[in-house]
Amino acid sequence: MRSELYIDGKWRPSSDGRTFDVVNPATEEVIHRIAAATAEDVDLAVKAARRAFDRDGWPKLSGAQRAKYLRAIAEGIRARQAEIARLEVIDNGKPFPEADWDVADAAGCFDFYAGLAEQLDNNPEEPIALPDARFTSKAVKEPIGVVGAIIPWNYPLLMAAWKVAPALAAGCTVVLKPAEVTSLTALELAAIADDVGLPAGVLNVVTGAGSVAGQAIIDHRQVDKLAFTGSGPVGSKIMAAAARDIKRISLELGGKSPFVVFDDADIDEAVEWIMFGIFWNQGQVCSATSRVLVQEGNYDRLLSRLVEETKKIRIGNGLEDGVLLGPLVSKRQHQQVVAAIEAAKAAGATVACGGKRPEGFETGYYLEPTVLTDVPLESDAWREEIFGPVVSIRTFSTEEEAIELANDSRFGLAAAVMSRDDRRAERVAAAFRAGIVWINCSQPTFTEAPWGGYKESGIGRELGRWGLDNYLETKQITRFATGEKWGWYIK
Ligand code: TAP
Repeated sequence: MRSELYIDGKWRPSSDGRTFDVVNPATEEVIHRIAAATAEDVDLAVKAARRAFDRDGWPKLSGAQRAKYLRAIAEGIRARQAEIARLEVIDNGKPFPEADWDVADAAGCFDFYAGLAEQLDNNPEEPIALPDARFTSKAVKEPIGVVGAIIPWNYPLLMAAWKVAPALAAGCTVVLKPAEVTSLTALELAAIADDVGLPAGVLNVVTGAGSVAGQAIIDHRQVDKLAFTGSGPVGSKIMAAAARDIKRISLELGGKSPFVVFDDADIDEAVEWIMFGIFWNQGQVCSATSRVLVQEGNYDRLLSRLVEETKKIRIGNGLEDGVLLGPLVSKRQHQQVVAAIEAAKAAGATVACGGKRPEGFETGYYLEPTVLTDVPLESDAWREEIFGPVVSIRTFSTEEEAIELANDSRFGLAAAVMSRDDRRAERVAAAFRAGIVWINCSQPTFTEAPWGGYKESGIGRELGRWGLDNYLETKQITRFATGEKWGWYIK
């Protein structure tokens, strides 16, 4: 396990020597200590990224040359997949098969953006038709510059990959700050980048508190773009900080995503996807479908099957075989989710199952998967992101009512619909005010497809070619033909 900052191709302690504890959420033990970056460390990292961008030529490499580094990083991740997945489990708490999936996905993300980096070489200039034959014009894409990437704790390595891979592919350089509670695998990513010979300063990793290291990144004048995934309040702070010097931003924030199940849906399939939509990663997923709307005719049978299956979920340490629900990421997150359940009960909700620490788990941030019914429409449980394994379920009668209830939220990240009637499913999908819509499933995510939200769920899109565009500026180059005269002042 690494414990130092990675700045300008070198490992170093923080400038004031301070560290923070790494706690295993399954055991509550302190398993490691990591350097806590200061504003001074962040300044060094930004300056290193600046040099790598302005002077040392990372953006001047061809896309194919940059792609070689990205593919090597992908290979480096795969070569150590099981070991890195294990680190993710002891840091974040998620079950090993989920961590293993994430690590493979992160490697795939580097490969995908290697492919797009190569395509930048093939299609660099877009000719533009103009109404005046004396002019020719073209649009070219260029990297934005130095990126400050700030990521959350729910998918530590994968969120790093979603930002670092497209940024490097585009020709940007990066200062990455992982969440303090899950910093181990971002440091491994730096180690892999170092092993494959990524030039110094192209990727820098500064671990430490958001209020110190994160704030120093967003305040830094020499950062050109901020790429953030996390909570709405910090997203607002980032937008405000970016406003001062017109930094580019992309924000992927929270959600309270609906899952609409019609009467014609198969009950078991619906239950499977409802569970996947809210219990995967302990429900700590921005796109979790945490509001389930079930058409009246299916409701009673569906609820009883959902409760029956939810009670069977095996809870435990993510390193044990067969575990499907690990602990929440931290004591703070556990306290917040328990408080949200208590507030829901106080507001009139009924706990159909779960809602408390499971028996036999006195240590670790464990919580039973929870199904809430009778949740008032105006309560926080229905409206606010809980970010834990807690689903609220209620009925609707008509398609119109389902759409109205689904869209009645300040968020618009994701939404799901389940029906055997394809036309109805397409109609509802079109009516959802959300950036990600699933039909007959919930959560499957592909590197190739755009990811991001409407409304307060964010700005910009990650993944796919949209993810690369996040890190590119568009420049027009317009030429006046040699030998022609303009003739405005000088006839
Ligand atoms: P945030 O506070 O938003 O943390 C996300 C990242 O921002 C972390 O790296 C954090 O650093 C950093 N950060 C915090 N304050 C900052 C600042 N002033 N300037 C720059 N960076 C800053 O989220 P959280 O506290 O971990 O979780 C709170 C809630 O946010 C959750 O309960 C959940 O509702 C939501 N959340 C959403 C997502 C997604 S994917 N949309 C992911 C995680 C959490 P440190 O954590 O190291 O301080």
